[in-house]
Amino acid sequence: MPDEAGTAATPELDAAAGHLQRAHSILVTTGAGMSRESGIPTFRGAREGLWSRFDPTQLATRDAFREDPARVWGWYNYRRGMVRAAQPHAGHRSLVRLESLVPELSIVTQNVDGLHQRAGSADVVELHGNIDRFKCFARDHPVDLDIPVVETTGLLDPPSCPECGSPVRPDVVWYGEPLPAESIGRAGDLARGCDVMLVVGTSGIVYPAAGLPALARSAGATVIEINTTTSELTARAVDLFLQGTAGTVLPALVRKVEGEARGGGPDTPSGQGSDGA
Ligand code: BJW
Repeated sequence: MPDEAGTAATPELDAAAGHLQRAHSILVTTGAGMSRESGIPTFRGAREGLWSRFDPTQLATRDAFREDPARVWGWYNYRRGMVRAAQPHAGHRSLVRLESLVPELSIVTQNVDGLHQRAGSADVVELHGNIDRFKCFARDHPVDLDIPVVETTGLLDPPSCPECGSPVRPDVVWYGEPLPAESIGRAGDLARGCDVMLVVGTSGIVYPAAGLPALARSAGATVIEINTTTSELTARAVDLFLQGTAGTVLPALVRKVEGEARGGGPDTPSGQGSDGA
């Protein structure tokens, strides 16, 4: 029977809530699907918006920036505008709520939009950097400038590094670049040490992030996936698959965990104070 958010109750949802309720340490890993209901397009979904004729996976590379910095910088300017306009949704807020219900919860995200932090999650590891931080293309000098989003729909020349004059780029991780050592190191430790891993809204195509669920599972964790469709991970690294959007399944799941934490069993309504979760 659908709950108050319209999400169908399923044995999988009950089982997932039970695993989370019993867990000491939970790791949540998120991909672009997590931000979709905040209005930020995924990488491999249907192309939409002003830049829809370009393939995002072709723009997020050093070669693309070298060949046409104004194209890549223009694309990031457009995306920074979308990120600034976006707000965390009920799924982000549910994870903040879940953090308060369990002993340990960390988030490892591939997203560069900072929405988990804006929602209030305390421990967020950014694997692929942050779209609102900058460095120079030639030598990775940190560039601590307040770079405005420009009202343009197209190409845009990047500013120059104050230290060496090379073009400024976003401090994100492009294909072929190493992930920040501290972030991927911590993500590995968290994956090896968690009891339950929740994998939300990723296609599971991009490594090393895509290797984390299998790592957690081989160390004994239960891996629960939330996605609108099965991913590369579902068959080989996932114990429980919950089909649906992050913005509907996460709140329903956390309401169930909350019901169980209050000793009322999986179907007890969560009552007040769940902040949309
Ligand atoms: C919903 C939903 C809703 C929709 N609710 N769900 C091992 C094997 C093979 C290849 C490699 C390997 N190891 C490394 C590689 C190479 C490469 C790689 O993985 N290539 C593959 C494509 C084959 N990896 C790298 O190059 C990485 N670097 C590296 O390994 O360096 C090694 C090195 C060491 C020493 C020296 C030098 C190098 C770097 C990867 C960087 C990825 N960067 C990007 C751009 C970030 C910046 C930016 O944002 O612009 O990261 S690419 C892009 O893909 C972005 C994403 O974070 C990443 C993952 O995408 P994600 O999140 O999974 O999104 P989608 O769109 O693919 O999926 C969305 C999902 O959501 C779908 O499943 C939907 O169904 C679902 N969904 N709505 C819930 N409402």
